[in-house]
Amino acid sequence: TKVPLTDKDRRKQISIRGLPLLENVASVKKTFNRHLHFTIVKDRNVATNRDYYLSTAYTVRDHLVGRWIRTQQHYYDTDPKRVYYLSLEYYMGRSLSNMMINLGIESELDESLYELGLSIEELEEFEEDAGLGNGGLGRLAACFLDSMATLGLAGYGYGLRYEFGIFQQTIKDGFQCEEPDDWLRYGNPWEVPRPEYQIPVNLYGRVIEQNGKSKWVDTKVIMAMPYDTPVPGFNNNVVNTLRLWSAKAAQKFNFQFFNDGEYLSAVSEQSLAENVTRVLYPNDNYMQGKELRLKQEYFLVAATLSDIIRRYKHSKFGVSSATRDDFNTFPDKVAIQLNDTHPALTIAELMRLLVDIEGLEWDVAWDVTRRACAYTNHTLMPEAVERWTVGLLEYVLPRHLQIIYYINLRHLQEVAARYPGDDNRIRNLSIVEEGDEKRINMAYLAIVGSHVVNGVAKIHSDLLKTTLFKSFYELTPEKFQNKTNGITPRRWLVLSNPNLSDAIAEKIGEDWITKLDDLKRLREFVNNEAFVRDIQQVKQENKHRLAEWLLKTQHQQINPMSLYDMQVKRIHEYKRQLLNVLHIITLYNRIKAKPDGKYVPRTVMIGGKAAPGYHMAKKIIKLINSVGKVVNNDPIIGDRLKVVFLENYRVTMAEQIIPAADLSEQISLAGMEASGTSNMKFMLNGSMTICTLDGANVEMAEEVGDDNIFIFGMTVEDVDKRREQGYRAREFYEKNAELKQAMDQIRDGFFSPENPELFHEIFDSLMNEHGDHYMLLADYESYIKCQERVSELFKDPIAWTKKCILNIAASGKFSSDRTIAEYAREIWGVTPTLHPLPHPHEGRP
Ligand code: T68
Repeated sequence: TKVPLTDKDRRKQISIRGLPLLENVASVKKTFNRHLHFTIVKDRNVATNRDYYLSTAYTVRDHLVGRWIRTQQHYYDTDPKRVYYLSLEYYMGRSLSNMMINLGIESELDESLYELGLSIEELEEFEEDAGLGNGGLGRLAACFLDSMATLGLAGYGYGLRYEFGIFQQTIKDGFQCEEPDDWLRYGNPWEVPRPEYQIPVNLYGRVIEQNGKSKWVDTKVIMAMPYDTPVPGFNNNVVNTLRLWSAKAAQKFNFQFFNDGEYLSAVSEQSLAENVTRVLYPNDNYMQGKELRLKQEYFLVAATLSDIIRRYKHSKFGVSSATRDDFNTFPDKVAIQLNDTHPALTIAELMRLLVDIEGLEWDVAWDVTRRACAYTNHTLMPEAVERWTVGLLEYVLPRHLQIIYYINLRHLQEVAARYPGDDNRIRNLSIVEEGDEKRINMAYLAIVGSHVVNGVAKIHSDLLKTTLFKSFYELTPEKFQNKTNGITPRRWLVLSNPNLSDAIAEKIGEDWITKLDDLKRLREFVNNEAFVRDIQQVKQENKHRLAEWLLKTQHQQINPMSLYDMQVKRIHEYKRQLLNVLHIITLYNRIKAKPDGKYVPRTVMIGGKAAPGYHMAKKIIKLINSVGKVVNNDPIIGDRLKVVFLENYRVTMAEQIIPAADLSEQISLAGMEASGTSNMKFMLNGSMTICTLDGANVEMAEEVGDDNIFIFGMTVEDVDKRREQGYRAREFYEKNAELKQAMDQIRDGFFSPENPELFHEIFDSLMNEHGDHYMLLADYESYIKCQERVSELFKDPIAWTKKCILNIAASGKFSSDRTIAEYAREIWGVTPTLHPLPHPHEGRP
């Protein structure tokens, strides 16, 4: 007798993870056991789940290496133009599932482990996040690597192998505490050290003139040791490389200490050198100006350029001599993309290598440098712009300072020739900024030394032209481009939301995984009742799972029928988490004032890390937790309103929570958020968005239509006008009784009875005419009204779900495949393709 298939079983049959082949399952089990025995050196009596995770990881890695080697061999043979992505941050998260999905071996692994009595979901938990990033900028770099490999580009990520990534956040008594992120403690199965390719990096010293040439001498040397991580494309046999540098002491360069018998001090010097890659700086959208950070930036740039030039010279097609030494063709073979100004020393270092070391004429070297380099800007915030003092640069990188001065001299000569006598313009365009202390503006250096400069969303790229880089835009308008950010659908849908992926695949197949615009075809089904029910059910399951997980990990009980309202991103005043808090307090006061009223139940979840030195951001976390404590423990409120602070928000948590969201909060003051990328992840996973017209939200609205997104607040133009007229917070406060009540409660210690003064600073920062740069109170009323519309729609689950489907269908533009294809064609001069490389076992001679 045949039992009818349940929905879940039916879905399993059309699952995009495919059907495992028996012989593959047998071979996977064999490899797994071999690794447990020979690599981990344990038997099943003493092996722990972590050992099983590691054996699984090595088993998956085995599937990669053939493709990895073959891909690199292919690049060597065909000598394509290489694309080098330089970034101080790669926020990779976990790798196991991502590797399995891109290799198409997920179901084999699943089945094999099941037969061995293990579960993939459980083992996965043993992998630490590779948290080598702060937020959006670092995660963007990770999504770009995935897309470069998927589009068949000869792409390389270059970065630093921090021993400690972004700190682990714990909440104690409502306050953020930071713990070091010792992510390498149990080893990292994905990385391959390459000690034979170590590169010496120089620091400090002085410059002398010798035979009319500049020489950088008496330097301290630190070795850069590369660690390679494979980056597989989706289902195309391409495996690119992420190369991360680790600082190592240069024994042989400091040998005199040993001869003096100063053995111990020689060894302690070593650990000092190795401090360079010890820890990721935990600031986002903020520049600190520390010497160690400058050394990190130069260390990445110097080691990477040395590697790039070595690969260029030793290319197979360097036919005329043993090595290719004609640098005129360098920009035809090399594209260097600077992820913000953090690696902007590239401009000066490449000039140094070409002029001082390779002996090129300045003008030739300058042309080569500019044609090879391009720069991406990620923020308009003035406090994030890197402006190094001349004193520090002179101390750490004396030759580079000279080169920067000379670049500036030549640049300003050109400016002066074009705008004779316009001293003001010349000052505005100078890379060297005068003031109490002279500084080098790294953004200006990057612009002058690049052939393209891009912003990360339309509105942001437009604002760059009229504000931060106005003078440079007027000088060279043709340099300025836009490349709207994107996210990889592999991690942010296939991996994180398998049930939604399957529901989509059932209707439109699987092509959307690499052609996300295909999601448009879902519009056809928006009135298909069964499909709407399916999508609704997937969301409800995801919400239940999140409720169980929160109960288990944070001991918080939430109502799975409530509206899940999420804001997850770094805590920053410009992102306006406080506006969200004001809404929570308003809802609370409304229920308290009318306990018998009808309310749409909400669970507001806020997550994110505050930079350890950012006092106000830490206060905001404490306020969220204090408000939560009052709200969550009020019996009159019940489960109509809950506040959850999501502790230690990171890539892995994003994967777990975003699929369960009903509402995505993107509420920065218009003009402040360059793009945002979590906005795209929520949209792709079928949430509604409440947002200002900022960053990529503008383009999301364009794609989905204004009726299917909740827009509120001032536009950039409104903000400008407000600023001109003078922003008086107190007027908004006096005018709106609910706002006044909420603000007074913050000021008077309603949420901090044990310390009534605790939140005075927050009150003051919002009320201060000059202080609140982010004009929270000006957007309060429109935000609250917009939230009422959200709740109203949520009462009609079918109408709500239809709009969610339209959002999924309209999210195709926000694939990082689209973004990377644009970079490829419009900046790098290479051609993306979905055409696979041959399978590693095919086509051998
Ligand atoms: C973010 N920037 C933007 N910076 O804020 C965000 N800063 O709008 C955008 O979507 C994203 O970049 C990708 O383009 C950052 O995340 C940093 O993390 C950072 C790190 C060090 C120094 C300064």
